[in-house]
Amino acid sequence: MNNFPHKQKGVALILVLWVTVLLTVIAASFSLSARTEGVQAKIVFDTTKARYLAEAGLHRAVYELRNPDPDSRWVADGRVYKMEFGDAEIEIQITDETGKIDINLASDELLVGLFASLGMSDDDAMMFTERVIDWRDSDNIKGFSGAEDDDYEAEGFKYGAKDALFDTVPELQQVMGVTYDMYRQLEKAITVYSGSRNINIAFAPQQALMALEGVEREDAQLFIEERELIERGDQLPVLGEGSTAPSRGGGVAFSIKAKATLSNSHWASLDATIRLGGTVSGRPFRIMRWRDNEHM
Ligand SMILES: [Ca+2]
Repeated sequence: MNNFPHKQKGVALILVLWVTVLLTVIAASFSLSARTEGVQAKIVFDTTKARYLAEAGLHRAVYELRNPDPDSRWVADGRVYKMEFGDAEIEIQITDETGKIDINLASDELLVGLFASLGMSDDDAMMFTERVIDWRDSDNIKGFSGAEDDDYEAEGFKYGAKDALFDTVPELQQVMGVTYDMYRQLEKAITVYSGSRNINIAFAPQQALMALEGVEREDAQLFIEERELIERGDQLPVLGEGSTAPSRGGGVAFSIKAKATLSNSHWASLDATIRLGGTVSGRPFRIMRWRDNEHM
């Protein structure tokens, strides 16, 4: 017996079909979101893993820098050391800060050379040098083409010359006329932790070597290639037309870059500046600067 008219039976069928479609859509969306969360969790896990592996690289670098055997101690001249850790490969580069140009203490000559290494005229290189000096000296008396408070104000800056030493390397970008592009090129060559007027060519990066009189880009590149082949304590190769010297000495502050790449090519990197020497908490080094996942 059937009490439903024919038309109503059709409506019920359509309703059932709609509910089925709706349930399928809901089920599919749940499954998609569960899968997305699964993928996200894997990415977070890989990122965390790679990050801690990069940190392991930093600790390995400190260990190798403290190696009491000078023959097997790692050389802090920016050469790449590699280590395997589980299924990951870690690349480590150490640069002794004494190889870099200290923007607080460098001689005028070295600063002029630094800016000239960007390819600008000698007059412009002199101008930027004087602006750096005016930035860090305590007086308000500007150099011939330098810049003190009045000059910053005239150019519409909300601040004047700092009249104190640079606290960090990125602060260089606040000096009048220094562009981000200029900074990016100079960044690897400068420091606030060397404490020297000059650079130690045993550890100097390319752009810092190019700040020296008569050293062109190719000279610096060739010197670095040859330098990577010698062992600590050996005679350094000849730089440009300059003289050579035994590679020795070094400071206590180092920039360390570590990049960990997992077998699925997921990676993380860090770039830190550390100072060797015990801390009150018993660590063998102190972190002065830290940056994650920057360009390497
Ligand atoms: Ca000043």
